[in-house]
Amino acid sequence: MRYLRSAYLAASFFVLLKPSPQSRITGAPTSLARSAKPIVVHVIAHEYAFEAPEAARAGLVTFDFENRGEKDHELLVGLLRPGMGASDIVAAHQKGLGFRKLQDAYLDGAAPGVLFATPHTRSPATFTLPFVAGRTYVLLCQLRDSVGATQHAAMGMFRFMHATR
Ligand SMILES: [Cu+2]
Repeated sequence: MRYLRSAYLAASFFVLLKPSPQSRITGAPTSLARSAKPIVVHVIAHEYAFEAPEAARAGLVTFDFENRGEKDHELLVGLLRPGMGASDIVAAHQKGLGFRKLQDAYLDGAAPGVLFATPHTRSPATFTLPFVAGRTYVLLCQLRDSVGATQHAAMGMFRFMHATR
């Protein structure tokens, strides 16, 4: 049984290191090979802002999420489309854009993941994203305090993180 477990772990590790056809196109495998162990980034939510590092090294980045606010918050992380900036994000969320439409507005591709945390809790889940060197990622919260209220991102609840080499 112990042998099987080790074999399984070894196989998982191999799969993690093996570049997918998709990452071969984006040039991510070099970065992934350099730091196969994910960097852990702690993100803290308040009303209406995030505390997070400004940058992380390219490779696997694991997000964990704590809400120190009095409202529910989420952490959605997406790849920013080159040329897009803060005003594009605010404009999109003032229109109440949902996560399916973010790639039409300012994300480069679909939103890959989100974590939720109620007030004064830490999400029991984390998610891991491959950061591509030289690209910018956006951390945001689309939640509203009530039906019809403004999305938190339109109130400034977003933040950029750069992937360094
Ligand atoms: Cu929020």
